[in-house]
Amino acid sequence: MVQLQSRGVEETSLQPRPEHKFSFGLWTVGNSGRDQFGEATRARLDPNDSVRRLAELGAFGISLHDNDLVPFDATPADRDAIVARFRKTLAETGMVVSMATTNLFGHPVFKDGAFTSNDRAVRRYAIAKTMRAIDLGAELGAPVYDFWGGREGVEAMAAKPPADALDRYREAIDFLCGYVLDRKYPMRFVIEPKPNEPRGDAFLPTVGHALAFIGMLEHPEMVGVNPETAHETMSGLSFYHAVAQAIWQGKLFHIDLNGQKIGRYDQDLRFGSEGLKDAFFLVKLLEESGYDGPRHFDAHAYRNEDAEGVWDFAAGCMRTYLILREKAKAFAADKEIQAALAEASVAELAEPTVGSYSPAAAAALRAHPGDPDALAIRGYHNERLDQLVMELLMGAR
Ligand code: GLT
Ligand code: MN
Ligand code: MN
Repeated sequence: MVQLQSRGVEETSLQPRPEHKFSFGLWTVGNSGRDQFGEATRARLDPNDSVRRLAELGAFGISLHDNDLVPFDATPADRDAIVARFRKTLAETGMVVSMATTNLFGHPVFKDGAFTSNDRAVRRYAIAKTMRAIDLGAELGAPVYDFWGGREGVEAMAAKPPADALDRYREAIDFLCGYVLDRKYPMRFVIEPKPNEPRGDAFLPTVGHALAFIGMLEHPEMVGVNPETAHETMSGLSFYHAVAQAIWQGKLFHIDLNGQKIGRYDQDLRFGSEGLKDAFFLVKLLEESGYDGPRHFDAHAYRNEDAEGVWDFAAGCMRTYLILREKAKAFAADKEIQAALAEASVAELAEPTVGSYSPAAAAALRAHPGDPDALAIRGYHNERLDQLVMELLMGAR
């Protein structure tokens, strides 16, 4: 903090405020620490208390699964009472529901998948549950509805022909788009890819797969992606590049930010706590691209934290984002970095190469294609550029 201030960064610019659009899943701060090997280490949180605490910390919104708020077996009367109380808390705090989704993975009925279960009756049940959950999301004002595959996947390859599974996945999303249009809900869908876990292999494993899938839908304009740091990193892919392509295709409707080491299970760590350089370029991209959706943290506190540690975790996610945002501004203002960008010909990549095709342009290019040996002489000075980035991040400039 002292170092940042000595470099002209005001502490107030690191204070989360609603206009920063920080949001958290109810399941993230509500994570009880239960894992594959051990029981819960923290008590369950009341969603209303989570909303209040997050509002105090400067967040603007929350996201939820239907069953994060309304228990799976709640009666209609219970449901209405829970929702009314929650709406009151939202109104009192000024918090919004920035995204909603369906739990299609917890109950044993979904053990073979939801939209892609081999059992047609399970698939019909999953779509019905999702319509009810979409109603809940609409009632709470959620503009974005998330589809994380959860149990949509397989271990025994012989058990699920992938093309049939993709047909059923598409059928479900098309049907649900129809439902939203019919109900006139102001809501868009996002697909959240993940390569594996809990299934051995998941359908729609990466951002690239999801973007291609969206092109096959009946209402592609209604559907975007919700990339998650941990999920893309599990695949060994660059999250930064995945998000950049989603923006390039006009498909970044939402984002799940967290931290992840490559090659591990889905760690969902505090944002920026792993892969700091990637996190920096990601924040720079989000801030400079005009993305105006939520900065949504889908992460949870370490299992060895107590109830108070959860709020250290939540504050840390937002503070790291804001520090990296300040670093992005410093990057743009740094004369040496700007000179290094010029030496690397960065701006030249934004210039068209040949323009549109015409026979005359093709003939001119063939007549003067350039001398490869002469073109091969130059260096691109990337070492110096990257070192400057590292020094900026390490606080040495
Ligand atoms: C689950 C998953 C997340 C998804 C959530 C939405 S639930 O915790 O690991 O990545 O975003 O269903
Ligand atoms: Mn997620
Ligand atoms: Mn995750």
